[in-house]
Amino acid sequence: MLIKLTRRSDIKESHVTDEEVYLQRRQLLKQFGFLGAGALLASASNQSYASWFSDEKQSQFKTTPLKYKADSQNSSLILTDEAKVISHNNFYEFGAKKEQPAQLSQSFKVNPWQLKVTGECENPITLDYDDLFSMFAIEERIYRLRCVEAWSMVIPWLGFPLAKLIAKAKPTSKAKYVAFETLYDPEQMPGQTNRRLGGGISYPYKEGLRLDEASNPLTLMSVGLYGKTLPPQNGAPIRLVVPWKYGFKSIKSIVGIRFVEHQPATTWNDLAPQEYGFYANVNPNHDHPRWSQASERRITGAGLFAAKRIDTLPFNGYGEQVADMYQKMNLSQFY
Ligand SMILES: Nc1nc2c(c(=O)[nH]1)N[C@H]1C(S)=C(S)[C@@H](COP(=O)(O)O)O[C@H]1N2
Ligand SMILES: [Mo]
Repeated sequence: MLIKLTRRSDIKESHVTDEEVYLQRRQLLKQFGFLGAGALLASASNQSYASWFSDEKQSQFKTTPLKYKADSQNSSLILTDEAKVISHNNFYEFGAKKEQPAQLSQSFKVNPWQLKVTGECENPITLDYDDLFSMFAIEERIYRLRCVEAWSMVIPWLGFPLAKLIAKAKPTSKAKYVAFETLYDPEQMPGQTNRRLGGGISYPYKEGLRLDEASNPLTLMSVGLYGKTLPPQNGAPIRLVVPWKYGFKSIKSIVGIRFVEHQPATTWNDLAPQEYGFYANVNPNHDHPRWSQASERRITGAGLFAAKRIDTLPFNGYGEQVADMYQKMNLSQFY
């Protein structure tokens, strides 16, 4: 239902503002309350997200620390507070409001898990839960995540390049695209059958990349953030991260990766092709039909100013690494 979409996005953008106001209020309370300056600084990053929930009956999902090689190249980027990264989410399977995924996903079962790599390849692979963390070396990648709704975060992901999994699967010459699919399990993911909760989109959530995009060194299969395994609201146990594309391409809780000959159907593009392209490369010169993409609200979550407006960069600032892949395309295909 396209009519729902208009409201959906309007609500989302205003919701970001609401949360900022909320966060600033909290910080003010602390500052004028009983906490010293040191405690104020510490509170922003060390606070458990359990305290963000209104429903205390929710059992909290357990994350575990991971061993990884640190990202030394991007260590100077100012990170978004962990508390913000795990409480302000888009994961419509658990609700279309920003705070719902964290609230409604805490009993999500991630182990056992199976990720099947199939289709046009010589070497189909099934990864079980433990394989997700042991098949390849885990690296930290500090990336900017730019949502199509014009907000962004800086997140220290952990994971491995999708290129390594592709090399292992050995795609045939017929493979031109890679199709991804999220788990379909309405008993655990209430938004998949409750249309009001799930934003009226059809599930399972699907995404896709061209094979060269999927093989780009920046394209990450993420199994963690901030030094630990992913919480459910961020796509546990494994999700995609494609930093030069709008956030909706970075599909969560993946159970299927398939090599295919033709461009696969993808969730948001199916729903509203004039608003959400298949390529969806971040592009400040191509506005969304209902809002500008020239700038973005960078959410840091720290201090009195929880966010600031900054210019949006072509390819989200990753042009040097990715622009070559699009030389032959015209501008209209960039959205
Ligand atoms: N399965 C699934 N994957 C998804 C989404 C979703 O609703 N369902 N939302 C996308 C959108 S719009 C964004 S911006 C990112 C948000 O990732 P984060 O919550 O970890 O920041 O996840 C993407 N992956
Ligand atoms: Mo998004």
